[in-house]
Amino acid sequence: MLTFHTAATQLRQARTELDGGVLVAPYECPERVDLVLKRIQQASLGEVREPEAFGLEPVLAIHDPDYVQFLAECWEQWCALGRKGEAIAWIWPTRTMPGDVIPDHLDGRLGHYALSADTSICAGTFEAAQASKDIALSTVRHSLTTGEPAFGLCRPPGHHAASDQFGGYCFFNNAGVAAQYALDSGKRRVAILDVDFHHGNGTQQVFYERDDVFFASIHGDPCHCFPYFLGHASETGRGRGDGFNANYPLAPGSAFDVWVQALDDALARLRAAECELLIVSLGVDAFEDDPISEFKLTSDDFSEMGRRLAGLGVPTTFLMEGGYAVEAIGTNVVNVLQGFEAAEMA
Ligand code: SP5
Ligand code: ZN
Repeated sequence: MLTFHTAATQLRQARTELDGGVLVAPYECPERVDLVLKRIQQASLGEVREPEAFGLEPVLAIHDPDYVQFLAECWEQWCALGRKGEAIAWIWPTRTMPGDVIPDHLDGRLGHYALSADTSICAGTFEAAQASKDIALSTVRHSLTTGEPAFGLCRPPGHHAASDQFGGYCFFNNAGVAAQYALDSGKRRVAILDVDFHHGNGTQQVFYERDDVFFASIHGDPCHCFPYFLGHASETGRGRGDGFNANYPLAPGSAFDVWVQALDDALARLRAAECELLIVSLGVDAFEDDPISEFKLTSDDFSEMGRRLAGLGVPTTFLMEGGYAVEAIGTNVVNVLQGFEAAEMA
């Protein structure tokens, strides 16, 4: 299987993440992609190709222009304020201060455009986010033009990014940008299946009132897990999008026997929706040793996940999301991709 990747994803080298009241080294670190690339070579998965530059137009097809502008200028403005650390939001519009006026001050703007405090903005963040969406776009274009599966080794990830908010290590919603690109290229309906441990709140928000993208997500129950405020089973879509959103919140501690039932149900729903392209938001943080997640999938389970995804029988684009057990991230990602290939061959 072809992989798309570029070293520009490493332009984001954040030093800090607010975790448990202290600033730690970010879980979403550059080594993640180094180790996936290493395993791709070891396992002879296939060629690794540079993406092409698509500019910001496909991003603006799902993200608000003022949000993109904010991301473009945040770091420079933060530095101009003489701040010592990285840019981290610390005040938000909330139930008691809805914040209908976007503030002028950068601290206020950070709160407006951030959905969580786990994600700092640093030098190179905007550039890496652009590289990441170019990877997603190049990958989906390959699947669209050849019908072949392909893997986009995106970094930073995308599924928490909403139309005008960043967080959960995500800035541009790579899967959303790719899905919209596929629709704009003539596809009538696209499926996004999100297997990352965390609910894909950004992807759900972008497409919640639409029937041309079916979004399904299997994730830790938001009553107990990040992002806490979205991802319940009762969220099924709105307006013409009613029936085109399917959430599978599972209890922390769930293993593959439970997880795979959700997968089979989600695949049945996607099949019934008659989607012409499958985009898999491929986080591997459902892994049993993931440091910030709470499912119990084994490396072999990821192979079986890949095999079942192939059963849908539609052109498939895999896009990297989360996965923080760095020692196993390469094995787990490549197991999904090779499981998929093995099932396609059979
Ligand atoms: C793309 C993706 O997987 N984003 C996940 C973002 C989750 N960020 C919040 C992590 C909270 C970690 N707290 C765990 C404490 C264990 N030391
Ligand atoms: Zn995740």
